[in-house]
Order: sequence, then structure tokens, then C-alpha cells
Amino acid sequence: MGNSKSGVVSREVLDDLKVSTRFSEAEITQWYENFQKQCPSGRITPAQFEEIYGRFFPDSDAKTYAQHVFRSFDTNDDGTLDFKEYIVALHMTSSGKMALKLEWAFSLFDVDKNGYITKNEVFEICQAIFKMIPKEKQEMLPSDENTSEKRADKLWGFFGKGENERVAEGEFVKGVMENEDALRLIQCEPLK
Ligand SMILES: [Ca+2]
Ligand SMILES: [Ca+2]
Repeated sequence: MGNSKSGVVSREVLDDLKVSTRFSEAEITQWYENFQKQCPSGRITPAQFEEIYGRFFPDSDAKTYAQHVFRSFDTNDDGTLDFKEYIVALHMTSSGKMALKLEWAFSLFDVDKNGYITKNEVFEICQAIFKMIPKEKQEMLPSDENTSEKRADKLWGFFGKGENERVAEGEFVKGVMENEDALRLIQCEPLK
């Protein structure tokens, strides 16, 4: 009680985030202050997120990809990102741990959040990723990767599944870990 004043992160959220991310209390508090400054309402809307995201990719069309990233961060599905979701997102995407990054990548590809990835979902994300590649770079891509369809085909091939089968999280992580090309194809170049 008494810690619901704006400007102070609640004890509950703080403790929760310390456990789930291993960030220090000082780090979380600092981020909270920044978050409150940038976002006084305490919630990031999809439009705000797209705008922030777009700034990092001025030469490409980041809108669709940003929408997918937003969806993957919005774990409680309420259409906004709160501080907790924001910090967990930061933790997952900035982590040096491959397993954690791939866990997030899985949620990015699992468009309907049902715990499996279909080829259609792979295609959808490949389309979004492809739009992130600046035009002049698209022209330099190898012939089996120069459209979003081809990229989806290639990526799907690494999982050893039929067209209408689906990929579970463990299979996704394994497929990507075992193939450098798969790892490259699930990423947007500018993000590394
Ligand atoms: Ca949310
Ligand atoms: Ca799915």
C-alpha cells in the first residue's frame, strides 16, 4: 500500500521483475522513471510503438514487423504494453542468452498464440521481415532468399515438417540452433 503514487514502481512489480529478469532493483527503478517520462499514461499503444520502432529503421517499412513485435510483447493481450511487459521484452531481446532470444522469436512467429507455428505464420513473419530490408539490399540477396515466399520456404525446410504440419517451441529452437541460415533468416538484419 501507499506505493501506487505515480513515479514509483510498485513493490509487487519490482519483486516480480527482479525474479523474472534478474535485472537489479536500481536498474528497474531507473527504467521505470524513463518509462514514465516517455509514457506518462503508463501504457504504450500500438501506434506509439510503431512510431518508436520506425525511427530505428528509417530506410525501410517497419510497420508490419513492429505490429508483430508488439503482439509478441503484449503477453496479456490487452492491446497495450505496460511497464512489466516492456521490461520483460527488453530482457528477452537484449539478453545474451540464445535460448531466451529464441523463446521470444518463437512467440513472434506464433501469430495466433496457440503454441505452434504453421507454415502460414512463417510466411507472414517472413513478409514482415522482408519489408524491413531496404530495396537496394533486397536486390543483392541470393536467389533462394530474394522474396518473402522463398525465405519462408527455406526457413520452413529447416524444421523438417510437411506443408500442413506445425512446429512446437522445442522444435523451433532446435531447428534454429542447428542451422546458421535459419538463425539468420528469422532476424531482421538491422537488429542483428
Ligand atoms: Ca498488455
Ligand atoms: Ca500459431
